[in-house]
Amino acid sequence: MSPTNRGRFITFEGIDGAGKTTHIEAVAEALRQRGHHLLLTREPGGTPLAERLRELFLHEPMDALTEALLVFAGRRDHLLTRIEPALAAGTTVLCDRFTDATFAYQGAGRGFDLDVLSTLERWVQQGRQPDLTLWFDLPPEVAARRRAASRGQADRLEREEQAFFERVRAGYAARHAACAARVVRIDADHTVDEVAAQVRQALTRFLERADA
Ligand code: Z5A
Repeated sequence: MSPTNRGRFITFEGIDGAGKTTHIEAVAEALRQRGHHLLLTREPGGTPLAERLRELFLHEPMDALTEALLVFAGRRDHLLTRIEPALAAGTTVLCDRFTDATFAYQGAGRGFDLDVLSTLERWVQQGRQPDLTLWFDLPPEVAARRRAASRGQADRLEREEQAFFERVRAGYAARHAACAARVVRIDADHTVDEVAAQVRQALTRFLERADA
């Protein structure tokens, strides 16, 4: 396959501890080998302003609307100052979480109004959507065991009970069902190598279509 100069927008999603961060660097290396210039970034965060909002978001008590407004405020800054300029310059953007997380965590997890989230999504993103989303799907009890083995101090969301993460997982499943062409499910309940093989396959299929 020939290298491409056209920037793609690829996002990584899943409940906490599902393994997305583990696989981002391998995706980045595969894309570099195909000639892509890359921006690796994350949400909440990705700009100085959005990183400050992230700290508030992760550590201050707040209701679901405030959570949604903070993540979309950070997303607006992130899109305007980093993601859109990068894509316009032909850079491929790899983003650890994006708006699917808002629908899963604030929408399904907190039970917040999905219509309001859709309105915010339209206002903030002006039609911009990822070209590909890799959704690392993992039962919450397995994710909790992985987190327990690897973590120090848990943040505000990581301290939620398992039922919350079940709802978040269902929220991701709903996004997958609604946007099947964009959101690819990765069965993350396997070894790192087995998950990596699924990721490679999904990426190859995407690039074959995108570069055709
Ligand atoms: N949030 C939100 O509510 N609304 C929004 O709109 C957005 C976000 C954008 C911060 O996210 C929080 O923000 C997040 C959702 C909320 N909160 N929660 N809960 P974050 O992305 O910064 O943080 P994170 O979700 O906690 O990501 P993470 O810690 O990087 O987890 P991960 O990327 O999914 O997992 P990992 O770090 O790659 O793997 C976890 C551990 O498992 C690690 O030790 C690995 O070595 C291990 N691992 C990975 N794969 C395997 C396999 N296959 N087998 C065994 N062990 C494995």
